[in-house]
Amino acid sequence: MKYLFSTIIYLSVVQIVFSQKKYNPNYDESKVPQFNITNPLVTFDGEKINSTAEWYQIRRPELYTFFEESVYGKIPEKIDELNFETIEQSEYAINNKASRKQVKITISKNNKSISYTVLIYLPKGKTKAPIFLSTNFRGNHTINADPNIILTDAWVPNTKELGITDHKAQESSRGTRTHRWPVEKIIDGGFGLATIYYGEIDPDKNDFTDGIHNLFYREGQKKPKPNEWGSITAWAFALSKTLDYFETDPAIDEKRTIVFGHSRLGKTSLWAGASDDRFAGVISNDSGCGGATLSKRKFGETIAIINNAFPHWFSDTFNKYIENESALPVDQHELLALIAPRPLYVASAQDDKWADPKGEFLSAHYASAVYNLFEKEGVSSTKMPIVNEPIQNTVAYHIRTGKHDVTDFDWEQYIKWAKKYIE
Ligand code: GTR
Repeated sequence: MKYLFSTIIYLSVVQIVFSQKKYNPNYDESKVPQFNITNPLVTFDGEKINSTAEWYQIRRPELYTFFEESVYGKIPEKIDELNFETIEQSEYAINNKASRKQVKITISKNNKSISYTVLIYLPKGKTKAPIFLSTNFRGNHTINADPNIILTDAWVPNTKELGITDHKAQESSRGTRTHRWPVEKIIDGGFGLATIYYGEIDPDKNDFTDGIHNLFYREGQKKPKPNEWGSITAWAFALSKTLDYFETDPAIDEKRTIVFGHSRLGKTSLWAGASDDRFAGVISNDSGCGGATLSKRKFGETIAIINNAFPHWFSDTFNKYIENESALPVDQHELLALIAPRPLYVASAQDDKWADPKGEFLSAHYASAVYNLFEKEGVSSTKMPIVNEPIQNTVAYHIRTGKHDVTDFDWEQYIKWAKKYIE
């Protein structure tokens, strides 16, 4: 028995060392492989795209289908029903500057259902304000100390510093993420803010039985098919369904909804924006691999590393490109291009090498060819801007000092840019 245990421990250590060795990230610019940037304006068959009509009819659909079938995975079928229920509301929130509303959204399919709650703050005295919509990491109650935000009863990751040890949200975690969510600043800027907890749609773990995917299974099915949705598509889908709710609420300007996300949730906001053109603008904050950054640079996190660590985020078909990036007929700049001509903001942080800031910047640059086709200004230079000096056109980019996070600086730029570009 003792021997068996030590063998298991030995093998696990070997496995960890092996996988770390195998998938060591590269941080040396001189070791970035030579690669071709695929042209978003040339079809897979080599045809040049000359007009916005050709973009919409020919190129965009083939690119979208590729990302849908081979990266994030497609939604198997339409849902049966969508219901909204306002469960709490007040005219006095955020120092009396905002109204607050909490709406339960229920998605039903095959006599099964899943619910999540959207928390909405709207600036007072403004009819129909533009609104930022985002998924959050630890529950709506973590974004602000507001005692009226309903605590999630969904699975949450155990987090020592938040006092969570049994996967249940605690009062002690209320307001613990306020530094990422300057609600008052957003309200003062004339914008609304809405957020949903991503774990209520699909808990962020490699288990496809506990989230929305389960509603769509045929008998005996335990996980989606290889080209079907991973968690990122599920989270993005919930953002779209939230927009369906916005369309029913006269207080919200659903036509000026900017989808925002940080990190894995930045990957989610990009995919949501590409999948649903009702989003008026898209912001990716430090989204990195599988988000804004170019996969073929293989700098920082790679397709191998991400699929190894988070096998549930993407469709299984994406595994084909593990240590095989050169076989990809696209790169992530073409995901960004799918958002054109709508305003797009890509942001990086200087110390966030894992997300490859240069790859995020170049991706915004190469996507700009499609924006130019629409006579919109993108990121024209191939030279990265100075740190903390944003480029703000229809495509915007900044790299700020500091680590992987969302800061006041980031929000100040988003507000300024959105005021100008989200008309
Ligand atoms: C990391 C992951 C990144 C990023 C990040 C996050 O562990 O490797 O791709 O998504 O998590 O979401 O915070």
